[in-house]
Amino acid sequence: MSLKLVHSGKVRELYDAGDDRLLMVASDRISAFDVVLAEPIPDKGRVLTAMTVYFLEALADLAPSHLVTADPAGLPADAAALGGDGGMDALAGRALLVRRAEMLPIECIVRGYLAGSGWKEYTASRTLHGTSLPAGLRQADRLPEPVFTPSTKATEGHDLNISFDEAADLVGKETAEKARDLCVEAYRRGAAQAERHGIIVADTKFELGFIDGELALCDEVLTPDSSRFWPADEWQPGTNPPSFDKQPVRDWLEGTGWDKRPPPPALPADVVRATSERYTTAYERVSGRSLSDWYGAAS
Ligand code: PZK
Repeated sequence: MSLKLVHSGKVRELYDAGDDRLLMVASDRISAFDVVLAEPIPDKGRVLTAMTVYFLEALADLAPSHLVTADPAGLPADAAALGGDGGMDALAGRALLVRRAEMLPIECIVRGYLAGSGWKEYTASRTLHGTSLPAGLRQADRLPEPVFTPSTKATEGHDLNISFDEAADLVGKETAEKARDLCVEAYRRGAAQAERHGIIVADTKFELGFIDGELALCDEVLTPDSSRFWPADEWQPGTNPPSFDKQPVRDWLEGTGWDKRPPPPALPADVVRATSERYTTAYERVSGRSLSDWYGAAS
Protein backbone atom coordinates (compact mmCIF):
# COMPACT_ATOMS: atom_id res chain seq x y z
CA MET A 1 0.00 0.00 0.00
CA SER A 2 1.29 3.44 -0.84
CA LEU A 3 0.46 6.55 1.15
CA LYS A 4 -2.12 8.81 -0.41
CA LEU A 5 -0.98 12.31 -1.40
CA VAL A 6 -3.24 14.90 0.24
CA HIS A 7 -1.40 18.16 -0.56
CA SER A 8 1.37 19.06 -2.90
CA GLY A 9 3.27 22.30 -2.43
CA LYS A 10 6.00 23.76 -4.63
CA VAL A 11 8.75 22.06 -2.65
CA ARG A 12 7.03 19.64 -0.27
CA GLU A 13 4.27 17.08 0.00
CA LEU A 14 1.78 15.92 2.57
CA TYR A 15 0.54 12.29 2.73
CA ASP A 16 -2.21 10.55 4.63
CA ALA A 17 -0.48 8.17 7.05
CA GLY A 18 -3.73 6.70 8.43
CA ASP A 19 -4.93 6.79 12.02
CA ASP A 20 -5.37 10.60 11.86
CA ARG A 21 -1.73 11.10 11.05
CA LEU A 22 -0.02 12.82 8.17
CA LEU A 23 3.46 12.52 6.75
CA MET A 24 5.07 15.86 5.83
CA VAL A 25 7.90 15.42 3.38
CA ALA A 26 10.30 18.27 2.64
CA SER A 27 12.09 17.85 -0.68
CA ASP A 28 15.47 19.30 -1.66
CA ARG A 29 13.76 21.43 -4.31
CA ILE A 30 14.18 25.19 -4.19
CA SER A 31 12.15 27.99 -5.72
CA ALA A 32 13.42 31.40 -6.71
CA PHE A 33 11.37 34.24 -8.19
CA ASP A 34 8.34 31.93 -7.77
CA VAL A 35 9.77 29.24 -10.05
CA VAL A 36 10.96 25.80 -8.91
CA LEU A 37 14.46 25.06 -10.17
CA ALA A 38 15.45 21.72 -11.67
CA GLU A 39 18.53 21.14 -9.49
CA PRO A 40 17.96 19.86 -5.95
CA ILE A 41 19.87 21.53 -3.10
CA PRO A 42 21.49 18.70 -1.12
CA ASP A 43 20.31 18.57 2.52
CA LYS A 44 17.75 21.37 2.15
CA GLY A 45 14.84 19.11 3.11
CA ARG A 46 16.75 17.75 6.12
CA VAL A 47 17.65 21.28 7.24
CA LEU A 48 14.05 22.52 7.11
CA THR A 49 12.84 19.43 8.93
CA ALA A 50 15.56 19.54 11.59
CA MET A 51 14.96 23.26 12.16
CA THR A 52 11.22 22.72 12.59
CA VAL A 53 11.83 19.98 15.14
CA TYR A 54 14.40 22.12 16.95
CA PHE A 55 11.92 24.99 17.33
CA LEU A 56 8.93 22.80 18.18
CA GLU A 57 11.02 21.37 21.03
CA ALA A 58 12.25 24.80 22.13
CA LEU A 59 8.67 26.14 22.14
CA ALA A 60 7.06 23.08 23.73
CA ASP A 61 6.40 24.96 26.98
CA LEU A 62 4.54 27.64 25.00
CA ALA A 63 2.30 25.46 22.84
CA PRO A 64 1.62 21.84 21.96
CA SER A 65 2.49 20.78 18.42
CA HIS A 66 1.49 18.29 15.80
CA LEU A 67 4.85 16.49 15.93
CA VAL A 68 4.78 12.73 16.50
CA THR A 69 8.24 11.72 15.32
CA ALA A 70 11.06 12.41 12.89
CA ASP A 71 12.70 9.06 13.62
CA PRO A 72 12.64 6.96 10.43
CA ALA A 73 12.10 3.88 12.63
CA GLY A 74 8.78 5.39 13.74
CA LEU A 75 7.44 6.18 10.26
CA PRO A 76 4.89 3.89 8.61
CA ALA A 77 6.65 1.15 6.62
CA ASP A 78 4.75 2.24 3.47
CA ALA A 79 6.59 5.56 3.58
CA ALA A 80 9.73 3.86 2.24
CA ALA A 81 8.20 3.88 -1.25
CA LEU A 82 8.33 7.70 -1.19
CA GLY A 83 12.12 7.52 -1.05
CA GLY A 84 12.18 5.92 -4.50
CA ASP A 85 15.15 3.65 -5.14
CA GLY A 86 16.72 4.95 -1.92
CA GLY A 87 13.78 3.72 0.18
CA MET A 88 13.53 4.88 3.80
CA ASP A 89 17.18 6.05 3.76
CA ALA A 90 16.32 8.61 1.08
CA LEU A 91 13.47 9.92 3.24
CA ALA A 92 15.32 9.93 6.55
CA GLY A 93 15.55 13.34 8.18
CA ARG A 94 13.19 15.09 5.79
CA ALA A 95 9.93 13.42 6.75
CA LEU A 96 7.85 14.14 9.84
CA LEU A 97 4.98 12.07 11.14
CA VAL A 98 2.43 14.53 12.55
CA ARG A 99 -1.05 14.47 14.02
CA ARG A 100 -3.87 15.67 11.83
CA ALA A 101 -5.13 19.01 13.09
CA GLU A 102 -8.16 21.09 12.32
CA MET A 103 -6.25 23.91 10.66
CA LEU A 104 -7.19 27.55 11.16
CA PRO A 105 -8.16 29.13 7.82
CA ILE A 106 -5.65 31.95 8.37
CA GLU A 107 -1.90 32.37 8.01
CA CYS A 108 -0.41 33.67 11.24
CA ILE A 109 2.31 36.05 10.10
CA VAL A 110 4.49 37.96 12.55
CA ARG A 111 6.74 40.80 11.38
CA GLY A 112 9.65 42.16 13.38
CA TYR A 113 11.19 44.18 10.54
CA LEU A 114 9.83 46.26 7.69
CA ALA A 115 10.16 44.10 4.57
CA GLY A 116 8.18 42.79 1.63
CA SER A 117 4.50 43.70 1.62
CA GLY A 118 4.88 45.35 5.06
CA TRP A 119 7.41 47.82 3.65
CA LYS A 120 5.18 48.37 0.62
CA GLU A 121 2.21 49.26 2.81
CA TYR A 122 4.32 51.58 4.96
CA THR A 123 5.60 53.52 1.94
CA ALA A 124 2.02 53.95 0.69
CA SER A 125 0.30 54.94 3.95
CA ARG A 126 2.80 54.96 6.85
CA THR A 127 0.80 52.08 8.33
CA LEU A 128 1.48 48.40 8.90
CA HIS A 129 -1.56 46.16 8.77
CA GLY A 130 -3.67 49.30 9.09
CA THR A 131 -1.94 50.59 12.24
CA SER A 132 0.04 53.83 12.16
CA LEU A 133 3.78 53.60 12.58
CA PRO A 134 6.32 56.34 13.36
CA ALA A 135 7.39 58.45 10.38
CA GLY A 136 10.87 58.08 8.95
CA LEU A 137 11.24 54.30 9.08
CA ARG A 138 13.41 52.83 6.35
CA GLN A 139 13.16 49.58 4.41
CA ALA A 140 14.37 46.67 6.61
CA ASP A 141 14.16 48.75 9.80
CA ARG A 142 13.37 46.93 12.99
CA LEU A 143 9.81 47.58 14.17
CA PRO A 144 9.23 49.01 17.65
CA GLU A 145 7.42 45.74 18.50
CA PRO A 146 6.68 42.61 16.47
CA VAL A 147 3.27 42.83 14.79
CA PHE A 148 0.76 40.05 14.08
CA THR A 149 -0.39 40.50 10.46
CA PRO A 150 -2.73 37.61 9.60
CA SER A 151 -3.70 36.76 6.05
CA THR A 152 -6.08 34.36 4.38
CA LYS A 153 -4.88 31.39 2.41
CA ALA A 154 -5.54 32.30 -1.17
CA THR A 155 -5.85 29.16 -3.30
CA GLU A 156 -4.21 30.85 -6.26
CA GLY A 157 -1.37 33.32 -6.21
CA HIS A 158 -0.60 35.35 -3.15
CA ASP A 159 -2.20 35.63 0.25
CA LEU A 160 -4.51 38.47 1.19
CA ASN A 161 -3.83 40.52 4.34
CA ILE A 162 -6.79 40.70 6.68
CA SER A 163 -7.42 42.84 9.75
CA PHE A 164 -7.43 41.35 13.22
CA ASP A 165 -11.22 41.73 13.30
CA GLU A 166 -11.56 39.85 10.00
CA ALA A 167 -9.36 37.09 11.44
CA ALA A 168 -11.63 37.04 14.50
CA ASP A 169 -14.67 36.73 12.23
CA LEU A 170 -13.07 33.65 10.63
CA VAL A 171 -11.84 31.79 13.74
CA GLY A 172 -13.60 33.49 16.67
CA LYS A 173 -12.27 36.29 18.87
CA GLU A 174 -10.86 34.06 21.58
CA THR A 175 -8.96 31.86 19.10
CA ALA A 176 -7.69 34.89 17.18
CA GLU A 177 -6.37 36.43 20.40
CA LYS A 178 -4.76 33.16 21.46
CA ALA A 179 -3.20 32.70 18.02
CA ARG A 180 -1.83 36.26 18.05
CA ASP A 181 -0.34 35.99 21.53
CA LEU A 182 1.15 32.56 20.87
CA CYS A 183 2.66 33.54 17.52
CA VAL A 184 4.10 36.85 18.72
CA GLU A 185 5.79 35.11 21.65
CA ALA A 186 7.04 32.24 19.44
CA TYR A 187 8.48 34.84 17.03
CA ARG A 188 10.13 36.80 19.86
CA ARG A 189 11.81 33.70 21.18
CA GLY A 190 12.82 32.28 17.81
CA ALA A 191 14.09 35.61 16.51
CA ALA A 192 16.06 36.28 19.72
CA GLN A 193 17.69 32.86 19.48
CA ALA A 194 18.61 33.37 15.81
CA GLU A 195 19.85 36.92 16.40
CA ARG A 196 22.25 35.73 19.11
CA HIS A 197 23.82 33.66 16.33
CA GLY A 198 23.98 36.32 13.64
CA ILE A 199 20.72 35.64 11.81
CA ILE A 200 17.82 38.09 11.72
CA VAL A 201 14.35 36.59 11.34
CA ALA A 202 12.65 39.55 9.69
CA ASP A 203 9.23 37.88 9.62
CA THR A 204 7.70 34.44 9.75
CA LYS A 205 4.53 32.54 9.02
CA PHE A 206 3.00 30.09 11.49
CA GLU A 207 0.20 27.65 10.76
CA LEU A 208 -1.92 26.67 13.74
CA GLY A 209 -4.56 24.02 14.20
CA PHE A 210 -6.64 22.41 16.88
CA ILE A 211 -5.58 19.02 18.22
CA ASP A 212 -7.66 17.54 21.04
CA GLY A 213 -9.28 20.95 21.53
CA GLU A 214 -5.98 22.75 21.99
CA LEU A 215 -4.37 25.28 19.68
CA ALA A 216 -1.17 23.64 18.38
CA LEU A 217 1.80 24.70 16.25
CA CYS A 218 1.68 22.84 12.94
CA ASP A 219 3.55 22.77 9.64
CA GLU A 220 7.07 24.22 9.37
CA VAL A 221 8.23 26.45 12.19
CA LEU A 222 10.78 29.25 11.86
CA THR A 223 12.48 27.81 8.79
CA PRO A 224 14.05 29.83 5.98
CA ASP A 225 11.15 28.73 3.71
CA SER A 226 8.49 30.04 6.12
CA SER A 227 10.46 33.15 7.13
CA ARG A 228 12.80 35.85 5.88
CA PHE A 229 16.26 35.09 7.25
CA TRP A 230 18.91 37.82 6.86
CA PRO A 231 22.60 37.72 7.75
CA ALA A 232 22.86 40.18 10.67
CA ASP A 233 26.27 41.43 9.50
CA GLU A 234 24.85 42.49 6.12
CA TRP A 235 21.69 44.10 7.49
CA GLN A 236 21.53 47.72 6.49
CA PRO A 237 18.31 49.69 6.95
CA GLY A 238 17.46 51.56 3.77
CA THR A 239 18.41 48.58 1.62
CA ASN A 240 16.76 45.24 0.87
CA PRO A 241 18.98 42.80 2.81
CA PRO A 242 20.09 39.58 1.07
CA SER A 243 18.25 36.38 1.94
CA PHE A 244 20.52 34.29 4.18
CA ASP A 245 19.71 31.07 2.34
CA LYS A 246 18.75 31.80 -1.28
CA GLN A 247 21.02 34.70 -2.14
CA PRO A 248 23.61 32.68 -4.11
CA VAL A 249 20.78 31.38 -6.32
CA ARG A 250 19.13 34.77 -6.75
CA ASP A 251 22.40 36.53 -7.52
CA TRP A 252 23.43 33.95 -10.07
CA LEU A 253 20.01 33.93 -11.76
CA GLU A 254 19.95 37.74 -11.90
CA GLY A 255 23.39 37.66 -13.51
CA THR A 256 22.21 35.43 -16.35
CA GLY A 257 19.60 37.93 -17.55
CA TRP A 258 16.89 35.26 -17.26
CA ASP A 259 13.41 36.76 -17.83
CA LYS A 260 11.96 34.87 -14.80
CA ARG A 261 9.62 32.81 -16.92
CA PRO A 262 9.96 29.02 -16.82
CA PRO A 263 12.08 27.19 -17.60
CA PRO A 264 14.89 28.68 -15.52
CA PRO A 265 18.52 28.17 -16.50
CA ALA A 266 20.36 25.22 -14.92
CA LEU A 267 22.25 26.10 -11.74
CA PRO A 268 25.98 25.49 -11.86
CA ALA A 269 27.41 23.02 -9.32
CA ASP A 270 29.24 25.70 -7.34
CA VAL A 271 26.02 27.68 -6.83
CA VAL A 272 24.23 24.51 -5.71
CA ARG A 273 27.06 23.76 -3.28
CA ALA A 274 27.18 27.30 -1.87
CA THR A 275 23.41 27.28 -1.35
CA SER A 276 23.46 23.88 0.39
CA GLU A 277 26.15 25.23 2.72
CA ARG A 278 24.05 28.29 3.56
CA TYR A 279 21.12 26.12 4.62
CA THR A 280 23.34 23.90 6.74
CA THR A 281 25.01 26.94 8.32
CA ALA A 282 21.64 28.49 9.12
CA TYR A 283 20.53 25.34 10.94
CA GLU A 284 23.77 24.84 12.80
CA ARG A 285 24.03 28.49 13.87
CA VAL A 286 20.44 28.85 14.97
CA SER A 287 20.14 25.51 16.78
CA GLY A 288 23.70 25.01 18.01
CA ARG A 289 23.31 21.44 16.71
CA SER A 290 25.27 19.67 13.98
CA LEU A 291 23.40 18.51 10.87
CA SER A 292 25.58 15.38 10.95
CA ASP A 293 23.72 14.39 14.13
CA TRP A 294 20.33 14.58 12.40
CA TYR A 295 18.55 11.60 10.81
CA GLY A 296 19.72 10.70 7.33
CA ALA A 297 23.32 11.87 7.67
CA ALA A 298 25.82 10.04 5.46
CA SER A 299 27.54 7.49 7.69
C1 PZK B 1 -1.72 20.83 6.68
N1 PZK B 1 -0.60 21.96 5.15
C2 PZK B 1 0.41 22.68 4.41
C3 PZK B 1 2.33 21.08 4.46
C4 PZK B 1 2.15 20.52 1.80
C5 PZK B 1 1.25 21.42 2.41
N2 PZK B 1 -1.03 18.74 11.16
C6 PZK B 1 -1.79 19.08 10.08
N3 PZK B 1 -3.08 18.69 10.06
C7 PZK B 1 -3.85 18.99 9.00
N4 PZK B 1 -3.40 19.67 7.95
C8 PZK B 1 -2.13 20.10 7.88
C9 PZK B 1 -1.27 19.81 8.97
C10 PZK B 1 0.10 20.26 9.00
N5 PZK B 1 1.19 20.62 8.99
C11 PZK B 1 -0.52 21.45 6.38
N6 PZK B 1 -1.79 21.72 4.64
C12 PZK B 1 -2.51 21.04 5.58
C13 PZK B 1 1.35 21.70 3.74
C14 PZK B 1 3.22 20.20 3.86
C15 PZK B 1 3.13 19.92 2.52
F1 PZK B 1 2.05 20.22 0.51
